[in-house]
Amino acid sequence: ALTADDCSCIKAIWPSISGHADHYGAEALYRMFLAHPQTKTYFPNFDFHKDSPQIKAHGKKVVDALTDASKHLDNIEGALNKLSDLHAFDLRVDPGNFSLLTHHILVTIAVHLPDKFDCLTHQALDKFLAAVGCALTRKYR
Ligand code: ZNH
Repeated sequence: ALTADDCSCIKAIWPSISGHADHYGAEALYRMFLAHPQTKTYFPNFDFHKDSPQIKAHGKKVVDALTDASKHLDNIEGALNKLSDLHAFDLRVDPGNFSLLTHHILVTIAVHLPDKFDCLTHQALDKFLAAVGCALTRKYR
């Protein structure tokens, strides 16, 4: 579970991330598509070039959802409840893909905000993103 220290680290860095939602979100998706091309199959109509309009728009949606979750650190599952239904029942994204995307989100943050990405913030973000992944995959059966 997230400790009080984790929560303050996340709250401290998140405004620097949410202000670049489309840019960071698009980069994280682009890194995932490059490193794990099989994830492209979920997006049949996407243009996969860097910063394509679809990648930017989708990247922003993903980061905005994380921003929302960052405001409900005591109830991440509740904050992501509808998205959890969407991924499990509608989109049927293989649960293994969530840790792939969250890894690339973490790398993107580290690359862009090196001064803010100290060890404790790294640990807190890692736990936060894992909790998001858990929340989004808990409806699978
Ligand atoms: Zn997802 C969608 C988030 C992961 C796939 N997503 C989505 C959305 C959001 C999200 C917000 C939108 C919704 C609406 O519109 O309503 N995701 C998210 C997050 C995460 C995710 C936060 C983590 C972190 N996803 C994911 C993965 C995958 C996916 C991993 C695969 C690979 N999604 C998806 C799809 C979709 C989505 C396919 C749909 C898109 C369209 O249609 O456009």
